[in-house]
Amino acid sequence: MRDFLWGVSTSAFQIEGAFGAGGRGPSVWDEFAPVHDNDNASVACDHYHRWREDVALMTQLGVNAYRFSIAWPRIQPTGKGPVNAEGLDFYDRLVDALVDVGIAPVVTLYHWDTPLELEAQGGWLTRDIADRFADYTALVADRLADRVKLWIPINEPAMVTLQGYAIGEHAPGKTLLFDALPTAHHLNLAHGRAVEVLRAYNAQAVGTANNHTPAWPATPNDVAAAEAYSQIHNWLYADPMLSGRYPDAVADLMPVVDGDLQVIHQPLDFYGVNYYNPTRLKSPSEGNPLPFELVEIDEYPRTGFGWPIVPSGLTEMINALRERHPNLPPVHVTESGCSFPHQIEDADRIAYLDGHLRAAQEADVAGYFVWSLLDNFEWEAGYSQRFGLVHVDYETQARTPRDSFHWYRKVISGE
Ligand code: GBH
Repeated sequence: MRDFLWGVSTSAFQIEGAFGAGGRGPSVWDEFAPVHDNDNASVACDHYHRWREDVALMTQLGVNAYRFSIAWPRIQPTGKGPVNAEGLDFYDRLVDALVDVGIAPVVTLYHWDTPLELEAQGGWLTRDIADRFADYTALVADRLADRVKLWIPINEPAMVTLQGYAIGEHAPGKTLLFDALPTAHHLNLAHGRAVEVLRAYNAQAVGTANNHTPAWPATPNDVAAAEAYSQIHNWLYADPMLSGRYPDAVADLMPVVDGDLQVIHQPLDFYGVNYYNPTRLKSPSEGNPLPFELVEIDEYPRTGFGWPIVPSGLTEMINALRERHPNLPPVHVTESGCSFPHQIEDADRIAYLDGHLRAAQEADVAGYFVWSLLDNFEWEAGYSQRFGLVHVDYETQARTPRDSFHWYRKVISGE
């Protein structure tokens, strides 16, 4: 347990704000928002200016690891070309400050904020973006590889393909349905290319952060529907990364070039699981082009977002991963958390985290990262969903630790 990573997670676009500062270029999400209630992330938690205060909060919390993401448009404002020094300096200072107080930096290189100019050229629909991503990775690794503990090239590629390109609920808002599938291959390829680059820079540990959900058939007649959903959500990324092959159902649809699967399938030092809830499926009704249909899970309590609270699903999912991929490296839960209304007294969040932390430990994980340190910009839901251990007042930017913050501090310190 001494080496267990007790962490919190955030992402650049959701907390930084300061769109124009430090030479940052625009990202796809700058364009896509406003979303819910006309919210946008141009200020968000103003972390770009308040990061020292946020590191101090983490010191108080007692975590020994902090997972954050680097904004590609701060490093390369147009997604290619030379480094924007001011952008890289920002993360360099953050990494130094974390190391100074004994918090291990865990870096995600891409958490959905594609430079707008790359998107104009086709974004993840193009193969070329994998090369661009490798160049960007080299710029960051060159400066930070000596101090970063864990590297995660891409956060939740499934959400990029599905929400971003298939159904359009996320940036870049495309509704290509099955025609979005090539983005999955390009995301996987970018992962593989980044792993190669990170190895060349002697990165300490390289892994991934994939989102996973146990797919439950609604009835024994719906097993095929659940399996189809699982192939798209769980295995489209995990299988090629961990075993060098695509799930049967999609293999023929992927634009694979000779040698790609070797690039994608490289040894990883850890495997990150982002878990929120299971999903229930049934066979599609007449006229539905998809091979499944979602069914509500209504026998469990729910979070503020309406997501069912099922801690055992986390253990179930990690066991399923190990069964399918016996070579699975040590697992970190790279995101686990819930949204609830704004209260400081958040017994519901404490219960959620307590249940999921136990479920994670039952699956013998190497680390657990709460999503999230701060209330932040929750993508298409704007500021309407609050996931923070710390409450943020968006008028004053005041940070107030919730009860769950104090609870987590005690869990970590063993008090
Ligand atoms: C993560 O995505 C992101 O990495 C992070 O940026 C984000 O803030 C965080 O989660 C919270 O959303 O319709 O009831 O079946 C999470 C991906 C996809 C998980 C949708 C829950 C639907 C729940 N999520 N999923 S339900």
